[in-house]
Amino acid sequence: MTRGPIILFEGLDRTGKSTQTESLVDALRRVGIGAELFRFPNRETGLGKMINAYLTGGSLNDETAHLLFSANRWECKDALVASSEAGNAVVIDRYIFSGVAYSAAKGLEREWCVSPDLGLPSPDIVIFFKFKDTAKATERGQYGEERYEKVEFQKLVRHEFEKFEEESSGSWNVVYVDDKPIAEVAEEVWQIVGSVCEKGIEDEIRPFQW
Ligand code: NYM
Ligand code: MG
Repeated sequence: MTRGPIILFEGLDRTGKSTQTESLVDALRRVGIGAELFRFPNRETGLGKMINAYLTGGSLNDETAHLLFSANRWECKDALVASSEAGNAVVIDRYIFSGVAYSAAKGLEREWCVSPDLGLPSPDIVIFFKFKDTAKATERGQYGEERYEKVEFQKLVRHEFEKFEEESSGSWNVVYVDDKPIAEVAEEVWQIVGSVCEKGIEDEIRPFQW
């Protein structure tokens, strides 16, 4: 059975993930390829509403916040698997690596952070949006309104993301987004995913391991 690829976009805040994931889904649909967007946190669910309250000023201890973000992925697992198996390209805006990177940047142990996400559906393709200069994000709209949107903290998160990038031994696709027009980034993304989305994936979905 051929299924749709699971394509994950990761990166710091304000790197353009939401813009690009939305535009990729539109572009795929325009050429007749089924596509569905999942974004995490999914703020629509009951857990998602708790996460939203936390991000916009509520208080939770770091472990509890971490487990909520993970549970929010687990509650969407069946829908995500079903969508890929129905042949859709599944486009994900943040996932496991954001979960670990933000919590580890707060000082939680990395291995502890990964453990609740073990077994979630693995992405087939990871696209990592990066600024050469982390401070660039502050020039982008709305930066600084939510928890975590501080340059010093973002540097710590970046370091955590880069550990995963290194561990991927080159399989992560890095896209530098500094000062690039939206259309140029979209074109780079298309070069990475276009043909896989046309062909689909023969292998079964793998459970995430680390
Ligand atoms: N975030 C996101 C986490 O701390 N852990 C997670 O597991 C996920 C998925 O939520 N600053 C953080 C990163 C972001 C914040 O995400 C909100 P977004 O993509 O800005 O809506
Ligand atoms: Mg954000």
